Amino acid sequence: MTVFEGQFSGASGLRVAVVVARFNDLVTAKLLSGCLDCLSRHGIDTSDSSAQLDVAWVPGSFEIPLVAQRLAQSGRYQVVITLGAVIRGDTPHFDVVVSEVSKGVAAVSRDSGVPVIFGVLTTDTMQQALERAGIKSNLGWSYGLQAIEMGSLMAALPQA
Ligand code: INI
Repeated sequence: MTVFEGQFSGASGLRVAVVVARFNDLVTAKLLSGCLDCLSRHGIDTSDSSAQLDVAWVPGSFEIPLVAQRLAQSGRYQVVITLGAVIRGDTPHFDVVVSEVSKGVAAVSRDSGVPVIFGVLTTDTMQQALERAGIKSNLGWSYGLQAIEMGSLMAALPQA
């Protein structure tokens, strides 16, 4: 029996792309900062001149799947991280955006074979979003960790 597990050490060679939404950037910029802190502390070069990390900004979470797809299909990255914040308003727009981004990210991951981390917060209020983006904890850090785990796990699994 083989047990496959992702490791958190040895991430220094991982090539990572992050897609981050500008909408609610009070929240998403904090998610990005937490995410990059995690990647950096696991040996990934997050400097401006890094050859192993790229960041793509999109207008809103709705646009995340298209850009994640292009990056995943490029063959350049072992893992793609998506970051967004969809906050419920008084209109059904929330449900449309959440539905499209969640289904879209899952489809990109399955279709490309590249793990795409779903780091899109879906909350009722800005307060709830901020609590998850650094006021209490920073889920961006967790998304970074999950990316490292999935990059390592996919490399350990048999080829298709
Ligand atoms: N985009 C978000 O990332 N979060 C939101 O809360 C949000 N709301 O509520 O409208 C949102 N809308 C913009 C959307 O993602 C697209 O950018 C826009 O519709 C253009 O396609």
